[in-house]
Amino acid sequence: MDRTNAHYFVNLKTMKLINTLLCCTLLCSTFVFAQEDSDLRNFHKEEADPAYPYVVVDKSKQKRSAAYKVRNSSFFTTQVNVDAAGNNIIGDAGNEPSLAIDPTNPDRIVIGWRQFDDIASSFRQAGYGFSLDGGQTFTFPGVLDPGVFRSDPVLDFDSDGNFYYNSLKDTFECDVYAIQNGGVVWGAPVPARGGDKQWMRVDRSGSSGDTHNYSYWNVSFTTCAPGAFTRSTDEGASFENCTNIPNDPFWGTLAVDANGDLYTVGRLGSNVIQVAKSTTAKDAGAAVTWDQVSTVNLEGALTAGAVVNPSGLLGQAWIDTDNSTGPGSGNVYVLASVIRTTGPADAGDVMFSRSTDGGNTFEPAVRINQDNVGNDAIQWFGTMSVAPNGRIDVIWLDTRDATNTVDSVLYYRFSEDQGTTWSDEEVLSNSFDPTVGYPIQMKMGDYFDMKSDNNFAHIAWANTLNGGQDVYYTRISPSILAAEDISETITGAIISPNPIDANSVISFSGPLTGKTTVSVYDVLGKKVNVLYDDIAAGPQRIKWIGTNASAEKLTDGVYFITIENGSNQTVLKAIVQ
Ligand SMILES: [Ca+2]
Ligand SMILES: [Ca+2]
Ligand SMILES: [Ca+2]
Repeated sequence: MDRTNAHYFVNLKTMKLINTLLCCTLLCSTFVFAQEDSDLRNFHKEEADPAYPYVVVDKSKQKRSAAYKVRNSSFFTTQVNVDAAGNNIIGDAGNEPSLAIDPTNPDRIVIGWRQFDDIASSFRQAGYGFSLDGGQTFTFPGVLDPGVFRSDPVLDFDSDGNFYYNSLKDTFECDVYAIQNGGVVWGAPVPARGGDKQWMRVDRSGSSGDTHNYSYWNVSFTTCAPGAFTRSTDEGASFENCTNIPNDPFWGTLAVDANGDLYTVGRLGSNVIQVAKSTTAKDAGAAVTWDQVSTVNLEGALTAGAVVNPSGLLGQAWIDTDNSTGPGSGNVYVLASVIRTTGPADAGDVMFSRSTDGGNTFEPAVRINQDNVGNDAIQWFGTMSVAPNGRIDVIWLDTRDATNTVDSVLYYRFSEDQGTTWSDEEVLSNSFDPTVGYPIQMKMGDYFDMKSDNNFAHIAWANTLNGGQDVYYTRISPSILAAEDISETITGAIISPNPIDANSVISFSGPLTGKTTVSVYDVLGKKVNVLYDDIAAGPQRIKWIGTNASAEKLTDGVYFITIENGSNQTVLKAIVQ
């Protein structure tokens, strides 16, 4: 537990006991509105709790369940924190993920997260997993520095496909690990100054600043007061003495434009998001100076302590630039989940603003989520990234359909005209309860992460769809589905081999909407197994080897497999022998 939040925790637990969600909403809102910068700065502090020291967990004794995955024509989602056999580990937790993708080989992806080996402890380590097949499968080899408390992972990559992992220790010092040989094994940690709630960005501009590594953090928890910013000009081999960003913003991110100019964004006051720009950061021989400071009005404030994430942020501020040679070249974009301070009151909206003059001025904010204005549904963990071709991708978690205030769904929109118009909202997940599986710390971390290339948006995120707090990778194809791509019936159903053997697979293409249920019945009409019960849009493959719901082999004979979606039903005959 964050010590600074102890009092609030008691309040929340009491509220849970009396189960008055309305009361909770009101209290949480009051809590948030009461926070000034000084209070909020102190809200997020990642420290080890002496009550929960490091304990070695024997993972072989932890139970397993099938990893969660879902796939359709426009996206797929794969669980990342799985065991060597690809199964979910029951009783662990993972959150606050960040990812890096090799631009020279997009099949090579690394995701880092806060790894809790046991949800009965808040002790966390630097978890990481990698994929060499474009996110179809992940390997989770373990943590970077076993037994060392680490939080706030931030990953990035350079143009050559080298990976960097910035990791916060209990002392508020940060280390940067690197993979610079095209492999999957991290090198030794390099001290990178630091402080709590840091973010890191690597220059991929091809300018004189290419491969420069920049990070900044909350000056309230810094190892080098009064500094809160550092730079590496030698590909992460060493980091410079700390300096400052004007006015000490916090809870934000960084971006580098095509010229190598560096932008930072963060909270500054209850209604101000600050953007500071450095045109000297790219010059290795020059001190980093900030020659432009401007503000963005997102009609709301960065905040923390919302009912959806009681001990964490509503989201951090994101900044990115259009590094294409197209019509948006040089544009600067800012996005965040904010509690509304202008317009209808609302506990959380995803707000976006554009600058077409190099970050000097920002246009009026645009609300990205499209639910009814002022309905108090919470759009949280809003996250933005810009592809090399200028496409803007945005994701967020959304409680608009929750009946319990907190259940959340992952949403996506993108813009191919510099944020002037946006694609229809796309739902990327089933609804899940974010309060499930807290590892003695009542939050699902403080952020998600997304990286965009010209073909896909790549997301590292957390959810509880598998019954615990786990880490996932989702790859989205940003294309508007043509009507002919949307089938409302089940097509192409087949089971093969049949008679059933160890390799038998049920294949079909499912409808885009609604749950599809795949069940097995015996000849007397008794249901003996349910193989799938979820959205199953597009091509599906379900392995079935002739077993019942207890994974026991069925007696020899004829069985019927039904694939149902609403009034649509397809039946396959299967022979077990
Ligand atoms: Ca798990
Ligand atoms: Ca954190
Ligand atoms: Ca809202």
